[in-house]
Parts: sequence; structure tokens; C-alpha cells
Amino acid sequence: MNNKICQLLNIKYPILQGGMAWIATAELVAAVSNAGGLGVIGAGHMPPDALRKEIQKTKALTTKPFGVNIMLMSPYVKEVMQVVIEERVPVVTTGAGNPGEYIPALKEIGSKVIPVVASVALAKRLERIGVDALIAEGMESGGHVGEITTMALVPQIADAVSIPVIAAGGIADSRGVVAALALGAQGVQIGSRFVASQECIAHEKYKQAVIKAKDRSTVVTGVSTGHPVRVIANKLTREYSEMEKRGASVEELENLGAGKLRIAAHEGDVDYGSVMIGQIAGMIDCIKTVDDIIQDLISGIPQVMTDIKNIVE
Ligand code: TUI
Repeated sequence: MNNKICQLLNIKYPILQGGMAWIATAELVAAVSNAGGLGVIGAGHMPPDALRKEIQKTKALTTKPFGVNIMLMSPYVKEVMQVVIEERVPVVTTGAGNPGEYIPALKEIGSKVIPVVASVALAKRLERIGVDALIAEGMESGGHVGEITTMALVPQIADAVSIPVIAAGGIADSRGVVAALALGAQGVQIGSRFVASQECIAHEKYKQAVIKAKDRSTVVTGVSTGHPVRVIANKLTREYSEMEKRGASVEELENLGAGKLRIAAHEGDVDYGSVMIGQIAGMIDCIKTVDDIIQDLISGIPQVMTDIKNIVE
């Protein structure tokens, strides 16, 4: 494979790993990059010094390109942008907002800038500012989500822009990859499937929760606060919706959610923690190595194409 995404990012396969806060650390990132995809550090709410250490650890584990995902709602967003620039990180993806103001500085040092978008309007605006590609992320994804499904969002964005589009949300096997390409994407971003990998540092209980999850195991909380987040339904989400029904303030609700991803991902508290994962978790039933995940995604493509051919002929 050597399409526009592979050429742009200097990688073997057009597979980006989602920049999952507390989960996508140097170990997972280096494994994905070493396997021919693009590993992406999830900066989340990391303070700048912690991010610098994670970048340096990644550089020690791989000589391949990698990225950093910057969460635009982070209180440290300005400082972490500065770290990414000083460390000359080759690829920057952004999430949960409009990265417009940071793009000129990133472009100046030659970083490839690939924002996550959940609407056609933002996709068009960012293309005009000069981003290199876009990740069109559907509401099937885990974590902070938009309102449109991958199936509806990807072709509309692909039609609206001329830069390459990467599809995200609901993709975890070769069928998903082929479907994304059929919708007009030139690459995929995958998060959930990489959580259930050997190299991922997420707590074993978090991985087991992903494996146990069925198609309807996730819910979106935080719609009323303006920060919709997809997580596995548990005691925390039930308490959250009870508070919402009682008319709790935005501040009370945000306080309930604060810090809960860390206690799920690192301490393994999958009852009172925030187990962020996409709807495709229902299809994920085992832990594999990152290399096996990527090899399976790629090697399964010809069979899917044959199956399609047999249906349409
Ligand atoms: O950002 C994500 N996923 C995330 S961020 C995150 S951090 C967090 N940690 C703890 C609690 C809550 C959040 C967890 N998961 N995905 C990328 C993404 N971006 N999805 C949707 C969007 C998005 C939505 C609206 C991007 C831009 C946007 O519009 C901004 C505008 O101005 O139009």
C-alpha cells in the first residue's frame, strides 16, 4: 500500500492509532509505529513536562514516525503545543474542538496537522487554513463524540474537501477498513481495537470490560453539559444520569466525571471509572499483539473485496 496517507506520513499502512488519553502511551504508540502504522500519543490533560517525557520515551522505542493527539479542551493546550513544536513531533492530531489558531505554528516546523472533525463545516474551514488531512470521526467512537455516524459523515466530508480523509469510529476489522475506503476515505484511525492489545498499558480489568462489551454496552453521557462522551454503561453512568434527572448543575456533573478515565484505565475501577470505548467493542473478543492486529486488518482486505465482488457480479 502506498497511497496519499502513506506518502504524507511516511508510513507503510494507512492506519492511525487513536490518540487515547491515559491509554495511548509510548508503549502502544511505538508498537503501532514499528508495525507500520502511525502510533499517536494521547496527550489528554497531560501537563507539558509529562508529555515531553512521553515523547522522549517514544523516540527511544521507535525510529518510525509517530504523532501526538492534542485535546483542545485541555487546560494546558498552549503549553503542550509548545512542547510538540520544541520536540519537532512529525504528526499532530487534534480533538474536541477547532485547532485553527495553532495551525500556522505547527506548519512552520513541518509537522503534518490532521484535525479530528465531526462536521462538514469545520472540515471545509480547516482545509482553507491549510491542514494536511482530516480525520472524520463518527459518533460510534469512544470518548468525546460528535452527532453524526461514520457512515454518513465520511462520504459527506470526502465530497466537500480535496485533502485526504481518514475515517474513524466503528472500525476494528478488514470489513471496516474496506467500508471506510468505499466511503471515500484514504486511511483509517482505530482506537478501541488497540486498547485490547498486549502492548497497551490500560489496566487488565479495562481490557476485559472491552472484551465483555456487547453492541449495546456503551452510552453517551454529558450531552446536557456540552461534552458528550461515549463510555461503557456502569455505576458511574447510572449515577450521572440520576444527577442529570435531578437537575444537577453543569459544574456538579463535570466534577463527577473529572479524573474518572484515569481510575478506570490505570487503577482498573471499571464500576466507578470512565471506560471510554467505541460501539465496535462488541466485536472485540480477544487480546492480540499490535503486530497481529495490523497484519489481520491488512491481510483480510483481499477476501473482503472478493466477497463484495461475488455479491455484485
Ligand atoms: O476528542 C476526541 N475524543 C476524546 S477527547 C477525550 S478527553 C476527555 N477526557 C476525559 C473526559 C472527557 C473527555 C476523550 N475522547 N475525539 C475527537 C473528536 N473531536 N470527536 C469529536 C470532535 C469534535 C467535535 C466538535 C471536533 C470538533 C468539534 O467542533 C468544534 C467546532 O468549533 O466546531
